[in-house]
Amino acid sequence: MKNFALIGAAGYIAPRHMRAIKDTGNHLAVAYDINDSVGIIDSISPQSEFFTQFERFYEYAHQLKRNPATALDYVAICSPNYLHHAHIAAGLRLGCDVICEKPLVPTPALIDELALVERETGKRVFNILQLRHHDAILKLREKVAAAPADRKFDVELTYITSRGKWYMESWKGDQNKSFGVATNIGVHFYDMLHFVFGKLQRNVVHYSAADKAAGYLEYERARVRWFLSIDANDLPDEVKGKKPTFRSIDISGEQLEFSEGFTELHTTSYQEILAGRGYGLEDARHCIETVNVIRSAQPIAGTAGEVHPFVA
Ligand code: NAD
Ligand code: HP7
Repeated sequence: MKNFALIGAAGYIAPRHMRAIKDTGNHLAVAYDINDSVGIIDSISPQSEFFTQFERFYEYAHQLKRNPATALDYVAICSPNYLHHAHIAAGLRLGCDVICEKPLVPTPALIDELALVERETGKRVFNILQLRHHDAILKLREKVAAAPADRKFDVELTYITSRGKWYMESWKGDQNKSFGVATNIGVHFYDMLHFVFGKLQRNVVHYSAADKAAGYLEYERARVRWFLSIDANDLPDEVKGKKPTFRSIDISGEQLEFSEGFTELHTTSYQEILAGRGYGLEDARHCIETVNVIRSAQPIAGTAGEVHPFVA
């Protein structure tokens, strides 16, 4: 049984980590969040210690090291995106392996920096890239791998996860804290596209706003017109008022809807990490390079074949 700490325990995604720790037969020893609205802990791990100050959390984590039975093995991180780097480094320096939410860090330079800390500490960082464990995506990856190597797929990706007004008021709507919608939410599908279609060869942005973005990505095995939005008005008519999300990949006219099947993927991610098959810094590099370019790109008018129909 491994001992875990959890940073960012009061947030939206933290219960999925708590459940993953419990369901993989491990122990949440200590949780930390600056917000004390963490009663959810009682339903999953009522004996866990909890702190609202980093200093007290860190000191307690050090004390646990005196006894091999209580020493922390992993630190899981669910804090806002701009804090990942500092929290990952802190976890590694505590002598723990780290499991961190996406986007791991905003830039490839910070991946290099964390690689140094991995070398200094001998510990590892793992990133939650849960679309890589989604059944529909794994099937698609097999299909692409089985197709003739010179076939390039034409892909239209529409990713709408509608959010209310709270989103823009929260840290998620703050470019300095979330790094914007393409980084905060798009990072999932840029990683998935790379996982399925290989290396990125071209990256062009056609539209960029606080609540939506669109562009064209060319991979070794695919030409992708993409559209991302958190605006419910963008949901297709057949979904509007029925479901808040619409995640779809259209491949040469064949539609793959992959909105469902997400709730257990954190547990699968943990199972894979604990079995030695986790996704580390170098696995995260490609999607981080992609979002880093998209964040600084000047939108251009695309050609007809490259622009997503929701933009044109
Ligand atoms: P959230 O705002 O609901 O939760 C973030 C938590 O971090 C809050 O409880 C907040 O109080 C806490 N926090 C803020 N500053 C802190 C600090 N200095 N020290 C400790 N805790 C601090 O956000 P969320 O939706 O839970 O997102 C958390 C992370 O998970 C983000 O990195 C986000 O990108 C990621 N996320 C991933 C998925 C996924 O599908 N894999 C889904 C949602 C969120
Ligand atoms: N929801 C909340 O109540 N609070 C939140 O903070 C977020 C959602 P989905 P997920 O918004 O930051 C996606 O769209 O898949 C509600 C991204 N993950 O399925 O869980 C929401 O209003 C994630 O990287 O959300 O998370 C819905 O009612 C990103 O950080 C419901 O939860 C996160 O949005 C389900 O909403 C975000 C993926 O796209 C895989």
